[in-house]
Amino acid sequence: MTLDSAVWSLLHEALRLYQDSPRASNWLRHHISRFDSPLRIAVAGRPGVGKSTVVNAVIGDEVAPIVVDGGQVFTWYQDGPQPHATVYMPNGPAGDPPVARVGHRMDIDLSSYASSQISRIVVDWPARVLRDTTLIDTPPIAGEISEQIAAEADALLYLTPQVHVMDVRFLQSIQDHPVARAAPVNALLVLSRADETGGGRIDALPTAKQIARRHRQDARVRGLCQNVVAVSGLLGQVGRTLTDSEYQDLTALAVAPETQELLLSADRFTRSPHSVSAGVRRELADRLGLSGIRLATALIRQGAGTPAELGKELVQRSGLNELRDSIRRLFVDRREVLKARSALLGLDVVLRMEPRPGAGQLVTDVERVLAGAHEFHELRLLAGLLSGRTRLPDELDGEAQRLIGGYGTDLEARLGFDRTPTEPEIRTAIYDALGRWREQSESPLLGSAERDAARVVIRSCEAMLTPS
Ligand SMILES: Nc1nc2c(ncn2[C@@H]2O[C@H](COP(=O)(O)OP(=O)(O)O)[C@@H](O)[C@H]2O)c(=O)[nH]1
Ligand SMILES: [Mg+2]
Repeated sequence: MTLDSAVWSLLHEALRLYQDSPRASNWLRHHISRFDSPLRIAVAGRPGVGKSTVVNAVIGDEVAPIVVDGGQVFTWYQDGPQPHATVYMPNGPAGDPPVARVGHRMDIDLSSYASSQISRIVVDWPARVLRDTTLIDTPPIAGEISEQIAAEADALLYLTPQVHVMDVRFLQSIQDHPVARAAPVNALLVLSRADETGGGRIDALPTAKQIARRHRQDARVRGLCQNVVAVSGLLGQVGRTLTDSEYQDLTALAVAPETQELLLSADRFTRSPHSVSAGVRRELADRLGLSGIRLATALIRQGAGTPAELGKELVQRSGLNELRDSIRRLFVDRREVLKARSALLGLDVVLRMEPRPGAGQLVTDVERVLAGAHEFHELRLLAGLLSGRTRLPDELDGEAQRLIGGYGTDLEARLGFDRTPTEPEIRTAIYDALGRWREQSESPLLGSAERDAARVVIRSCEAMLTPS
């Protein structure tokens, strides 16, 4: 039985068992419909770290933040044929405020609502990325918000410009649950506002990418997230939504000799005399930041000759492509196991809140799926290898991570091809790996935990031989 169908039956079995409890049935029905819906990724972090901007950059339009009377609320962005929004209050849907698309921007009128009444806003927005995922823009982290995030999201983008103790604690807290521990690794750490690294010099982004690489090797961080990427949401957002007139203004700045001098400080940039008007300069500074203007004008001088070319360069440097790639490989491609994880967490809540004699078998079955499903073995081994709790010899560690899907769960990624391999190449690669890992699983040089790890890798190889 696949993991998918095992979890599906458990949810329905629970629904039958708890049919006389309205609260448990509602909760289970909620989880059954969630199980079939797109993956939910929450974007979380302290205030001002750039969450809403990253949401925009990933979607490719300016749809966030949604501010209601000065406060932010949970906002869900999901795919839909046209822009539309529904406001939810604690007792259900409470209205459809007017929404319109203006170029790359969303206009929404929420003047008749108060943020304190709203539990969330669900926005339908046509965008490629939303076909596979629902993105949740979250208000700044406070007490119960982290619980809500852990309860509602299947996976997490956690943003912070620099990794503090608080960030590590937050990431630990969302794994602080028996089911979450049995199925770890559903977070990506994003070093945000990467264009400002080291004071926003022209090499800020490469420097930030280097810091991300260092964090990837830090045992403290590694066990808590599956990858670390440096991103400037701002440059990603601008790159994807740059207008012709902004490009013209940036070009005017790029060719004027006095610009360099002005770009030394924000104050000089907006106040000194220049052939480009002060109003236009202020708008550009709001939109790109000073470091963004430095980068954009440099790129234009180096030959970015059209708005599309400049946009593409900005996106490439922003780190957005790496972020989207990680979201795809580590979350979207792993949808089945992440969904199963959320459903089992949901089921566990019912079994704890309303324990009853007839539920014993169900408790055992949940444990059996968590302990038995190979997908969870892969996640646990991956977390063990990433955090250094499980140690394989250097030359084996990387290969094990790759074969169990740490760099992506499709066949090419697992086998380490960067092109489409032929059928015989695939089989050769799998049998080579199988031979190597069978040997390891019996190697007297390895401890028993490492030999167990080798057996998980073997299972992953065997699974590749039987395409689903
Ligand atoms: N320089 C720079 N500024 C950013 C970046 N991301 C966001 N900002 C700015 O920081 C402020 C807060 O951003 P926002 O996305 O609303 O942060 P949130 O509170 O985490 O949602 C806004 O003025 C953004 O323009 C970034 O990558 N680089
Ligand atoms: Mg925000």
